[in-house]
Amino acid sequence: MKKKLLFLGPPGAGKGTQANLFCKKYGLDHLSTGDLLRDEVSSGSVLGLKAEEVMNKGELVSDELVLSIVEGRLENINEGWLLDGFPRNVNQANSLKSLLEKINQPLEAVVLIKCADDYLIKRLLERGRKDDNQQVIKNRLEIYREKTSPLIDLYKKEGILEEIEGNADIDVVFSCIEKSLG
Ligand code: B4P
Repeated sequence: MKKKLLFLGPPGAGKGTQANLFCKKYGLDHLSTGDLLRDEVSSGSVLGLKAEEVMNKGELVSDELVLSIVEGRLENINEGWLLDGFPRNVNQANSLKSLLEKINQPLEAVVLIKCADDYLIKRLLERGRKDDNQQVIKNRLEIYREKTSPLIDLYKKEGILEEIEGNADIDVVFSCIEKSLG
């Protein structure tokens, strides 16, 4: 089973849901930039307050902040890990490449969880987090298409992309991911 992983996909595709299950079952370190940013917001720090404003609009937090959070974590990571929600643009992907070269742990697979907009919108509205309302979701989807989706081709060219259909029951999606990484 591959153990240096990245989960990619539109908001609500199930990256966080599947990453949690996968890390629990296979004992991987789970690095979710969304969770780390929400922790920063809860801490009430100045950076957290800035991040909250951006997240509530559905935009991407600055690369500088995200990279400073990720860098510290990656330096202390185990041999098995899963990146969830990072990178989210080409600049972050390039920085990740350099960081992984530095620690000599190249990515083994990128799992793209695909899902149609109608399902994404329904799931996110049902979840009802602060950034899960109609206008903000629309913005998040546009930003995904513009800034994050170019990463699909990038990892396809590297020959490490696995495409999974995310519009199915959680356990069905999970076993498709397991099969693709086995
Ligand atoms: P994230 O926390 O990464 O959240 P997400 O992309 O919206 O959700 P995810 O795909 O993980 O969906 P989940 O499994 O939870 O990002 C939030 C914000 O943080 C971003 O908008 C941005 O502002 C900021 N951010 C994060 N990383 C950043 C970075 N690198 N750079 C800059 N900014 C960054 O699933 C959603 C819902 O669907 C859940 O309720 C779940 O139960 C349900 N669900 C999942 N799978 C399902 C299935 N198969 N069937 C039915 N329901 C399902």
